[in-house]
Amino acid sequence: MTDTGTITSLKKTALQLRRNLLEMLGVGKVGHLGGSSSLAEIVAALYFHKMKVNRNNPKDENRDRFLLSKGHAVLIQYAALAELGYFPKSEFAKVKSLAGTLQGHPDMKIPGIEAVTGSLGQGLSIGVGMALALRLDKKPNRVYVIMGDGELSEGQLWEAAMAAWKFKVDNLTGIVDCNKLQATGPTSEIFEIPDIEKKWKAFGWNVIKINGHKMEEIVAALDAAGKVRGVPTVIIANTVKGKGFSFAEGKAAFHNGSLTEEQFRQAQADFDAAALAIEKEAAKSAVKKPAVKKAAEKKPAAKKPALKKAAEKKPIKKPVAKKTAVKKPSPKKTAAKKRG
Ligand SMILES: Cc1ncc(C[n+]2csc(CCOP(=O)(O)OP(=O)(O)O)c2C)c(N)n1
Repeated sequence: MTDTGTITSLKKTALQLRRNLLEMLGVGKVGHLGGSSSLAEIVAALYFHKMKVNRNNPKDENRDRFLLSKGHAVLIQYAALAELGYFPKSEFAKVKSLAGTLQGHPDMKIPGIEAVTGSLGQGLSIGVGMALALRLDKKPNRVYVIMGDGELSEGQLWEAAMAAWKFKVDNLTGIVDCNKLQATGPTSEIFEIPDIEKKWKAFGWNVIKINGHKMEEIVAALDAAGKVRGVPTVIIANTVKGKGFSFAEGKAAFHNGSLTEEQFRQAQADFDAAALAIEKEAAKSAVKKPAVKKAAEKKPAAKKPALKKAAEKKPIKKPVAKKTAVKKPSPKKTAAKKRG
């Protein structure tokens, strides 16, 4: 189980990603706020905990692959990549303009972006190909593909799902951002897909259902997915579109919307309140912990001296060996040593 310190830190990172999102959008700029903010916790867990990435060498051959099949939500990926230092945050001001590099959908010219996506339904096919290539190259790395629940109506995606099962692609984790809204309204009205879980299971996938805003559940699901052999795993994450922006939560209008000055300030206040809540929760679990902490403290305390002794024994042996060597020279030196 991941320790509470790591979980708290990841929660703070998710909040920072939402702050970055707000910085990118500012006042009056149209952008995909809803489907980006629903992914903040998942993206934080992937980039800042689970995935092996290298900001100094974005194409490092030993990296894990992140594919945002619902490419319109790329702002949340930019938020993470900038936070990791793939490019400076000064790029935020130029997002979605030809003066900058950060376009409205993923573009491979941007450091950290693996594929051009956004035409919905294609990311899983790309991911299956990448996962098979990694297997051929005998690389231990994983591929993560994030899809939207609205996106699940795309036929190509289910061809990829069948191929992933057929070829036993177990080095791929699919994640469905199940926020129940599409661009213009509820997924259930536009193209209802009942029993999403059963459908993935019918396609042979291992399915894990979680609350996509609970960091503990996200991290545990990602860990569990990594241990499954022989079949691909999909995490169905129950989320809220617009999560964290109080005025946008559950509202399709913010799928691709802009903020008024008042909403901008409201979002800042929302985030300050969320930061306080994270601190309070962390303090609470720290107060609850003492019994566990004591037990945890006892173990290493009991073990360490034994280990230390063993470690201390080794270097002691060396001087013994030296002594034998020292014995050879004149008895004068030995006498001098005794005196000293
Ligand atoms: C092939 C294709 N058809 C239509 C669109 C237009 N489009 C962009 S976003 C979107 C809704 C996607 O809904 P969902 O996958 O649930 O994303 P989320 O709500 O999480 O943002 C649509 C239909 C597209 N990008 N690609």
